[in-house]
Amino acid sequence: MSLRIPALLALLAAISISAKSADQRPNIVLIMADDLGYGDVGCYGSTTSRTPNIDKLATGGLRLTDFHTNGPMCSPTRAATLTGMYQSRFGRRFESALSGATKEAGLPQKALTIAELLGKNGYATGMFGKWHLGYEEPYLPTQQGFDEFRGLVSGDGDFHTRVDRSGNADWWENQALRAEKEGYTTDLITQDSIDFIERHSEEPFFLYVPHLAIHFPWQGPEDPPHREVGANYLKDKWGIIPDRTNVSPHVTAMIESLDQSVGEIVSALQKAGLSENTLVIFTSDNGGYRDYAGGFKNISNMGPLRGQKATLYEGGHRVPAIFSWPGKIDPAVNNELIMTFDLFSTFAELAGIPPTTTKNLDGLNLTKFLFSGESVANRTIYWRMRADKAVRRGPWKLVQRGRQPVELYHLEKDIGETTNLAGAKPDLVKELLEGLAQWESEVDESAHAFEN
Ligand SMILES: [Ca+2]
Repeated sequence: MSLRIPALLALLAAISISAKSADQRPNIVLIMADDLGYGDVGCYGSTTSRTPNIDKLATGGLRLTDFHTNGPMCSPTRAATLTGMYQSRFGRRFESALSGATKEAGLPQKALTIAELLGKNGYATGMFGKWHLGYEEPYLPTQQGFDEFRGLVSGDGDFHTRVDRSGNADWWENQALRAEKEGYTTDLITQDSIDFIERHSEEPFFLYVPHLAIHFPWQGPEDPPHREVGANYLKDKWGIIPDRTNVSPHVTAMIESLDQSVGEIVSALQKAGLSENTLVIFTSDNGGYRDYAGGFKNISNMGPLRGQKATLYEGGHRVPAIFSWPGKIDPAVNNELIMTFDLFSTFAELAGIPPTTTKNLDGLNLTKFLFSGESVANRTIYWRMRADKAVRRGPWKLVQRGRQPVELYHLEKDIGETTNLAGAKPDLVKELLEGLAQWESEVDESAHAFEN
């Protein structure tokens, strides 16, 4: 008997050491395209772009048809995704794109990002791609929780020369400029992502891949470079487009290159033996452009949706979203209302972080929806960009564009937002507007806490 207890203790100690040395918590890979419209990939109806890798991810995973970005532009969605909160809580400047003219601005350091939270809880964190939440210190990705960063900090860069629209070199390695880098931006982001996966295959990691594609400059891999350091491209920021009325060939080349990137990242996970312990998400940061100032046409495809990037119609914020985890997420197509700010609490739960940490966030934890098929709780969602506002509750969508008359649509019957039912549903309009006013008052109040 006296011999058995030490033997048992030794066994328990061995188990404890083995559990410590092999952290089995899942890896998380978030691939976020830029300005990719709802109908820009094959599995969402595109007939112009060939996207076999993204389509395969969808076939083997969960494809969402009612997934929305929290903003209709880059910076707002990125702020909400990384914090799990409405971007309006950081002030109105986060409701549209941050500009290089206000370099002192950035996601407040007081904000807790998912990279900081996962990093503190033992995850390796890497980000490769576009930041757009601050242009300089102390607002760089490595100062917001990412162990490693390679990419650009501004809203757009030439895909061959990596020069931003103000004529500045914009390619970074952590907190240092690395302007001499050669290659096509989409490929560089892919290579750095694969390298990160290979180096961290023995520990849980969070890999954030915010691709620059398909944001302008509209340049496929074979298109020429456009920008040089020192020139201002604010009035000439789109790339070299011989036929402005048909931007599609350039964008198609960008989408197909993006698809190849997704294929290579998934393949790197397979080679590292990580597929069955990794959640991979593919989505976009906002809708695409159909048309753009200067006569640019036939750019992106929003399928049946009205509006485009920078509007609060569905084309501005309903985007492709695929959740893949072989053996854990059943293949399906699902129409639950899901938001980008739900990712924060979901990732925290996967990392075993107590729910008390995320209970006051705006986003929901999706794990029961993803893994047990439970419905997401009913809720009301709000958007605001400058003077435009929108509210979503169930099938109903209210849109208020500045001082124009309020609009109300039934999305299940009218996904194209063609028939305004505001006149027929005055009580519902009143209720949604009251909710909106209350939400605005609440987020504006909480924004004071983040003022620098
Ligand atoms: Ca964008």
